[in-house]
Amino acid sequence: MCAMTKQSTRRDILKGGLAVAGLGLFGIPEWALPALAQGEALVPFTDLPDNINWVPAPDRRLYDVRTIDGMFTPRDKWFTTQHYGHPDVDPTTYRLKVSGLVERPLSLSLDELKKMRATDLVFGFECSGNRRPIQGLSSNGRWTGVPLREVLNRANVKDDAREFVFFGADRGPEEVEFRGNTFKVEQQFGRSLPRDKALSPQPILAYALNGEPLTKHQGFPVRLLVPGYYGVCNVKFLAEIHAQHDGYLGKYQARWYRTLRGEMINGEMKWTETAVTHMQLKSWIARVTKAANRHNAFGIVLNDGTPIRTVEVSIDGGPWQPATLDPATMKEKHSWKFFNYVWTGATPGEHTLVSRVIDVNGQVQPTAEELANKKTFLEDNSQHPRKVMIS
Ligand SMILES: Nc1nc2c(c(=O)[nH]1)N[C@H]1C(S)=C(S)[C@@H](COP(=O)(O)O)O[C@H]1N2
Ligand SMILES: [Mo]
Repeated sequence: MCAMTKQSTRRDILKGGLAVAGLGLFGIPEWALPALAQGEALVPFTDLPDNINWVPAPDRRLYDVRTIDGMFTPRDKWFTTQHYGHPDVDPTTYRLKVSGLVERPLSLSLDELKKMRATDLVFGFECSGNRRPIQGLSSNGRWTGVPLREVLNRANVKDDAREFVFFGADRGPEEVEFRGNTFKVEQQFGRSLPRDKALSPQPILAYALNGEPLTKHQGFPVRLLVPGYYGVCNVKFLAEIHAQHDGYLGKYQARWYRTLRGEMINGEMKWTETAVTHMQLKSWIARVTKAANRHNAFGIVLNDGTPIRTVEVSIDGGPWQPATLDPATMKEKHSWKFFNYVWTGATPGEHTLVSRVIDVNGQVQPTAEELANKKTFLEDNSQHPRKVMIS
């Protein structure tokens, strides 16, 4: 009874379009929201637009990270996006094909896949386009599936197979440019992995999220997951794996998802273009709350799985202060990690809070200024200063 009262107090506080279903006393990490039971209020970000459309299209959904109430994102809240909408896949006739440079081409039904050795993977990722001010294109889940290499070993890949292309069942019209000519063609969504990565123990072919079958949003019936990699690498509605000798040059591999960066080397600017693959070291403050006379800044860390040394928070340009990392999320290499910073003595008025993460190799999350020579908006892992109004 008492818990119910507190829960509705919270519900009243977290109004204004926030989805609060599921918020309660249970499942909320103690360390993150220590004063929840005493009535905790969300402190509004003044840098966040108040007219955000969280579901901008039937097949697109942003995750309001201010509402996080546990380590795993419920599957009906998982962020989602893709390029060609949702293909219709009939699970009874579904086949995953393995073709190309293999001794034994395969055509596996969903049942056959599920009969293979299953493995669990805790993996959170963001879309490489996730960025300020919303940061709504990331989520975290417990996935179940088959190790990719066990499927590839069944097909017995040939020695000259150097590249593995993962095709979704989705397709759409694309313009392919060549020396001033533009050709309109229909293309299938595809991403590739080099041989070493495809045959490594990490990638899985997942058919369940948080213990339930994938929804069409997350790639029903089967998707590739490459732990530590950006969203685009995790091919949904997986239809075919094609082993080949040549590099794959499809649009979403070789052209659209790439980053152009300038770097000064010996006083000379060197420009490099790289494909979007492993996640860059990143943190951001997801919400600020007030409980009694102190404030809490709660946030998220994502990277490629390199262990994290520390997360620090700076207020109004002051010294970096260590935040606390949530042990449950720290235990899982490819989970997103939670941090919390207790801010005492906040004065009325507007304040700027920013976090930065440092990994065990001493790599520090860059500032926006340090990324000034990154010319595409993808892979924006810059520190995100957030403004709050304290009343
Ligand atoms: N088949 C297919 N898989 C795809 C895409 C796509 O367009 N088609 N989009 C990718 C991109 S850009 C992202 S960010 C993730 C999003 O995964 P989610 O919807 O499960 O969050 O799916 C990836 N996998
Ligand atoms: Mo993406």
